[in-house]
Amino acid sequence: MKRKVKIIGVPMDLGADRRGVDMGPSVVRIAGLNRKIADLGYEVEDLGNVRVTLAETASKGDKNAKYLKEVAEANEELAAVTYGILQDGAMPIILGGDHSIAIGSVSGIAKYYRELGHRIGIIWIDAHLDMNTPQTSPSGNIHGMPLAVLLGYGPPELTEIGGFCPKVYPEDCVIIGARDVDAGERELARKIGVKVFSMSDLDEIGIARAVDEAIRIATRNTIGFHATFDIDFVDPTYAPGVGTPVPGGGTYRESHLAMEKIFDSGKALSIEVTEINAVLDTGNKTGELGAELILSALGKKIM
Ligand SMILES: [Mn+2]
Repeated sequence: MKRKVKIIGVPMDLGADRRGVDMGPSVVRIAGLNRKIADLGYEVEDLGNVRVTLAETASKGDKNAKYLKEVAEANEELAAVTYGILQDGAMPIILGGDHSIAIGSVSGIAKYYRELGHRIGIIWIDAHLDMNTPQTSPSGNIHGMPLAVLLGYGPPELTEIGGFCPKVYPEDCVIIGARDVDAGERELARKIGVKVFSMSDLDEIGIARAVDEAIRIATRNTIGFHATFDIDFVDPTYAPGVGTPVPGGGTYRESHLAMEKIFDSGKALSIEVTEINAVLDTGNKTGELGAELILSALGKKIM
């Protein structure tokens, strides 16, 4: 029987408070994602996009958690979609959108496995920790908060999506690639014990060992893990289309090797790529990279 994947796009930019990442799902599709996944031997269904309020028609609300209402609404809907995809026996592929969408993706996935008596882990590949709360965030942008929310820290409108909290436990979550960290989120990560492989760690031990260790941590108590890839992990040289570029990131091959190892683990429950900014991109270089990274996570090999 063919393995099934279902794609859901989330044209969200409210969590970043900057236009451009709302076009992320389109540019990854334009890069030929659906056809290329089918070429790997999967049955592919594209469910289209979750409805997201346009920035121009929304009000920012609380400056410490901008567009909270709209971000919560879209993530409620996304949670129902990822839950439904798993019920249909398919693997969810989620196309961002800013990284606040991980709140909805993971809420639905964690709910599905929780009802079967399982925990899930997360491998969070990112230049940032995304572990701020409205109290610690320098910007008030929710895309800097999703991992904290999933761990149970943040506004109840977000932490309670799906009707339970937390979605994941710190000992099952690993961040890879951090290099731009705010004081408050550093403190939270240390306090609750989320494992972080910073870029310095990657320089020391290499991406291969870091990803192997991340997979071990994210699977030791769980049925498997959600892999979420913020394109800002990649050095801006290879991924210019990113809202928050930070120098000193992963190379093109390091990024692919991470995704190849995630596939080889056989433990990825779902794959997500976020924060591709079409407005800032050069051609569709970053959109194509996003599509290619998903293919590596689904088993595309050089040989
Ligand atoms: Mn992120």
